[in-house]
Amino acid sequence: MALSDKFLTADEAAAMINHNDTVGFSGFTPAGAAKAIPTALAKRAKVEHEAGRPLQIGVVTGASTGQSLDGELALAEAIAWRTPYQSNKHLRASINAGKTRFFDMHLSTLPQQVRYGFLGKFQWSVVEACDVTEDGEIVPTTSVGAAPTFCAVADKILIEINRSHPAALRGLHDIYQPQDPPHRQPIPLTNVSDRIGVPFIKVDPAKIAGIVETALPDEVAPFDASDATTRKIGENVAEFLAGELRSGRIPKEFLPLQSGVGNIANAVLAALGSNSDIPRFQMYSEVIQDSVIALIESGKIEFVTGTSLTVSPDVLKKVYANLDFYKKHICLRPQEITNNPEMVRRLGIITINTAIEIDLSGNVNSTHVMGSSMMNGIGGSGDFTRNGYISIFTCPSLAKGGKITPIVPLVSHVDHSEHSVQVVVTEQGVADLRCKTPHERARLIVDNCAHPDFRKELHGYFDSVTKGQTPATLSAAFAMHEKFLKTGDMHGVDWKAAGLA
Ligand code: 0RQ
Repeated sequence: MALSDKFLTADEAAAMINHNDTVGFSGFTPAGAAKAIPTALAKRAKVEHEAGRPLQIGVVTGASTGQSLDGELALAEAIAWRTPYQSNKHLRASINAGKTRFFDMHLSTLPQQVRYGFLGKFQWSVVEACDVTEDGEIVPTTSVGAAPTFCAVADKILIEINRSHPAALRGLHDIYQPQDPPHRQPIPLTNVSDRIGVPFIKVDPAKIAGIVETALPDEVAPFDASDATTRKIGENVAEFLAGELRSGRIPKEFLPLQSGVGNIANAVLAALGSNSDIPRFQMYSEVIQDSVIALIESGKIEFVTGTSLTVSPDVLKKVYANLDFYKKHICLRPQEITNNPEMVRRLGIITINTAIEIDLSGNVNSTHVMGSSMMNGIGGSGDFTRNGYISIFTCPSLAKGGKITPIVPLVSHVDHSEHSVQVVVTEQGVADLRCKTPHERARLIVDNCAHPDFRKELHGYFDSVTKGQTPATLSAAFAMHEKFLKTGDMHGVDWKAAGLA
């Protein structure tokens, strides 16, 4: 059947998806996420639920998405289970209320685990595209994520052709999928800017069950303006890296950077951009944010590889107005390639991610509040941290209006262990943990990175403990968390009552 005979409304497309189906949606952050079909499905789920009929699906994406996907489906109670990452407040509430089953995965491993069959059968892949050809070449929009894998494994494909993105995006993407063991070969990529695949997702056209036309913009929220704290964190990271360059521990050509998402990441990039000791550099990251586009324009960033172009609407307009220029500086790849440990280790990527909590040994919690509530998920932070040339974690030295210290005796949940975390940076300073024992780490982290309001208290936890490899006292390790849960403030722990001599 010709593609022109496959056009449907979003409601007609959503009607094809059944209760208990597993759907792989395109999207990595709100960039390139399917929008019209999930929203129509959410509307249908509400009608079905009112009629007493079940309609819930498994939702798999590249990473987080936008309101039209995670938000609407969560509000309609239409998500039975979800992986690998989310950041939507309605979905987060549903997960933490125990209504949606969520499992948190390293983003690099999702596509291969889908192919291995670990997530079961996929009935549908729903992908946003700027173009599709009769012979089954699908050109994605602002992200690649895991869409190539979903298209490969799913029984049927629904396409959202989004007319707000130009078909001239063809050439921005580089789609390459590794073979599966025991036949896997090295990924043939040795430079950030190498192209190793094809500029489209190739599918069997017979699998395309419908095409829905939209012009819905990506739902990328604007960044907060940087404040004194995020600016100082950014400056501390930039100065640390400039020092590493001067010492020769980072080669003089510099190395590619990975930077997480959010306001701190944006401020870090801005600080690197304005630091004259940092040479022109490349990025090998997952998310390309506004600050990266500004640094491409100023000439500070030479080339960036990412899996999503997560920029605010005005910045996207600017990129599209000068697309030929940006195509020479940007490549979007599958998350399986951007986040691949093989690539991170080979390219020598300097990794910069954000923590919720960091403990005195350097263990990092990126995902849970007070040990039990899911925030977003581990995302790509583990893919990069574990394999980086230097792994850096940042966070502000205070959270929740000063009632919480993110520097804690023991993290309430571990995502990155002390073996993977090398440098901790807050607005207070830098703790370089390389070649330090746990006792030395505790002192460095507290003295250089904790907020002065909490330093004495934190010293109270470990100063009297001199024996053992690690200054841990099990009965007191969570006393600060418990204090917060009881009183809403971590200050004022009675260490004696908590079991310390
Ligand atoms: O909550 O919004 O209710 O006030 O956590 O914290 O300071 O706004 O920072 O948006 O950069 O998020 C680690 C969650 C940081 C993020 C995390 C509360 C704080 C606020 C958010 P409110 P901020 P950010 C590549 C890399 C994992 C994935 C990753 C993340 C909220 O960076 O999800 O790294 N990382 N991906 O108030 C209680 C504490 C807290 C705390 C912060 N100690 N206790 N609440 N908060 N510290 C990207 C991808 O993989 C896509």
